[in-house]
Amino acid sequence: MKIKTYIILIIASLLLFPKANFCQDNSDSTKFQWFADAKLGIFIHWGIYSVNGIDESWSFYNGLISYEDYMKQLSGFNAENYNPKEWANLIKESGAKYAVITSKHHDGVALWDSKFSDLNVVKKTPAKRDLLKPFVKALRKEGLKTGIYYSLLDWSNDDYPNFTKEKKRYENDSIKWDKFVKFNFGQITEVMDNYNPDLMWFDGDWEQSAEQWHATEIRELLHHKNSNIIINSRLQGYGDYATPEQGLPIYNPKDKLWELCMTMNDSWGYQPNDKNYKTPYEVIRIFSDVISMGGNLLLDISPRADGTIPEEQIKVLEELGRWNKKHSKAIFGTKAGIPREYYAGPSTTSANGKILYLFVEGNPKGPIMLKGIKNKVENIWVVGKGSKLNYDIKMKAWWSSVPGIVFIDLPANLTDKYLSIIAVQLEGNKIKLHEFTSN
Ligand code: FHN
Repeated sequence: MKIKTYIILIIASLLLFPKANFCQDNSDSTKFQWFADAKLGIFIHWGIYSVNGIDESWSFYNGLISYEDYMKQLSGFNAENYNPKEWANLIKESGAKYAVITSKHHDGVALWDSKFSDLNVVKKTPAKRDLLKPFVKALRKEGLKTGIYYSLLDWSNDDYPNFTKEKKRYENDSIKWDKFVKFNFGQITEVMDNYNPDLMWFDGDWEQSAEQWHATEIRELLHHKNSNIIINSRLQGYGDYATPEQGLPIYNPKDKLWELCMTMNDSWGYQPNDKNYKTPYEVIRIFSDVISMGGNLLLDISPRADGTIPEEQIKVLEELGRWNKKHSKAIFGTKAGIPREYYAGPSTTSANGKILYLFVEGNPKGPIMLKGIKNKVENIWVVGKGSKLNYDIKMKAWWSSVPGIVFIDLPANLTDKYLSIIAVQLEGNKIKLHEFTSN
């Protein structure tokens, strides 16, 4: 059967026999609001690569280990101490509002019992069970949104052209490629039917074009299953939001919705030798920059093969959670802050536009400076402590339209262990910035 016919049949079957619980009301145009408000998600890279603690999929692709030896890790992936409820609770405590877990990485090893491939943890590893279902259930119990990571490319699949950096299975073989596309549609349908994720996090799209992936039909399939689903950018231009990776944007990205995905050390999967962990301060500082530019941070954790989470990563999540809890009003549900020309640090604005939150690094001795704000200042306090702060307005010439400079006195005991946040309540419900010119 021609692949086009196959895909048309899939879509038609959805139209004729939609899954009642998946065909949600498409009238909800605010389906992205939860994502925009979420600010923090936790990424989970968990697969057989955690057995030897080597690069996920890339270790065999780049020839660091033979494919055969890479696949020997199947026998060590036992998930014997896996506790999805504990994972979900830790994620909740971190302040994160969603999690994205790898269902299948480029190595083709599925974390569920796929009908389309025996290369999965149920059939080929001592884990012997669907590892996604209990986690998705636990996330939902904690009131968290669910994201599923799925690699479009599959270097293990005999119908997929690429195998390793050195070896290709074929250049052009429409019969094999059509078989692979059917396989992909089959597994994506399984993921949607089994887990009904709120967010689909595709990866590996770079190896083929949108046409070759049938990206539009994949998008249609997802929307038919769940019209509120959010899709990341990695569907060759058919996604909903940008996904910069391991690189903090210097300027506010143009994208309305974007999410920086970042590791805690330098590895996506569990690698005990990688001790280059960001400190809790560094993670919070990066997170502050991301939300000041209106983005989300998707912070990665990498469980061991037995399902336990490295202690260094638990510590970061706990510290992040404490800081988030204390400063939640300045973080969750906020919008991007003001440009650095107006305040020389990260900032966010409340959804109602009345409060400007200024993030303060360290423990500055002198007052902090805020300039170019046309709104009248009504009140200033320390977030999480409530202490009101004194401030002066300087250089406000009665004849000039240029707003005065607000100097805010900081108390000696301001220091939060990481960053402190100052709330500046302004008159009106929209922050008006003076377009500063030299004259
Ligand atoms: O190749 C993958 C990589 O292993 C990892 O999963 C990251 C996470 O965003 N995505 C791809 C590289 O961009």
